[in-house]
Amino acid sequence: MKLGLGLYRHMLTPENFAFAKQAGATHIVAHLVDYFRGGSHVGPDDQPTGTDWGWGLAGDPGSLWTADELKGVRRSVEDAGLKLEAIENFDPAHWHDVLLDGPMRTLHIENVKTIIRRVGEAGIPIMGYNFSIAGVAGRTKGPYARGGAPAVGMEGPYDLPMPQGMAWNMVVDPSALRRPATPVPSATHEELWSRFRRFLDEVLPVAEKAGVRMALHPDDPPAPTIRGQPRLVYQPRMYQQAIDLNPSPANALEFCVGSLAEMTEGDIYEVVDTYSRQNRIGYVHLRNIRDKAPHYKETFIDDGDVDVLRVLSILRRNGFDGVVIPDHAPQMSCAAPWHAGMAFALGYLKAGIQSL
Ligand SMILES: [Mn+2]
Repeated sequence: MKLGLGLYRHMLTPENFAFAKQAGATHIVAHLVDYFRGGSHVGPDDQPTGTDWGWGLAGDPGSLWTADELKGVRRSVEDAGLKLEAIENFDPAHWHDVLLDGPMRTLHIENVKTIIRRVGEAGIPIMGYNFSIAGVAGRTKGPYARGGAPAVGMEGPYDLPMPQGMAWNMVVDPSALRRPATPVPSATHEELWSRFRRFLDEVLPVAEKAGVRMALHPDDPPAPTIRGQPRLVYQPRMYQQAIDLNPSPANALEFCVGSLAEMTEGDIYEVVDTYSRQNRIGYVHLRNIRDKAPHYKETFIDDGDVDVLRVLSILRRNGFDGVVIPDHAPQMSCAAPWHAGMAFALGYLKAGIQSL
């Protein structure tokens, strides 16, 4: 098992690669979507929570990440003595009508295929994604973690209708900000699953050929609906449905232990056992939480409902040899709140992996 660190786009710097290396990580997971563009940014490097208009403005719909750009990120990671394991998340600007089944779907599915081919050409083995209409919305931030450390959580359902011009908790049409909000009609769960099946059937052959595994994140936060829109994987058993839809070896999981533990059904250790046995895990998000959606809170990695060391031992027993990253961590009171939180989580995971 390998230790990695996820970095947001603005954090893909030589300093942060050195930080990861110093903390004992060997791999990087890179976000290329700028979640903070034009949005209300809460603090340096902290994970986004946003407003009712989401995190911020999606990227340029006309410019897909180029192979050179992807190779450049890989090179800069390798220059620091690390490996680039995955790109995490597509930009909603490039594929929102795949999620919404909108008029630009044909173009957007081609965008996805083009990006996957380029990720493969750049020698990056995994593309993480979250097949979600409303995205990571509805989370709150507060002094939820030990010692009053700022962390993310949920304080109840969030079903304020999603306005036209938004997808995946970002603004994909900035002109919508100047118009009266018209809600996006709610899809059904069946419609969402049929959109997802169609996506897999079209994209997985391309991914296989490109040598890229597509790794699906479960819903964060996991609720049956967010903003009146259905969610795909909001109980652990729904991950199995996603796997069973398409047997391609490129059909993999971005296995988020935190999100899975927030779900109201299932025993997290059985869930880890079930999915790690199937050799479907691309990489692991490993963080801790307390309570269940829609009232859970993120905690320090040693301090929540999940015995993270037990999770590591199950992963090891089932032969998981991929990368584990801390996902999110509470912010610590010091000059570098994000880095301190991550260093704590990385050190804990490092010790856990060593003790196996
Ligand atoms: Mn996650």
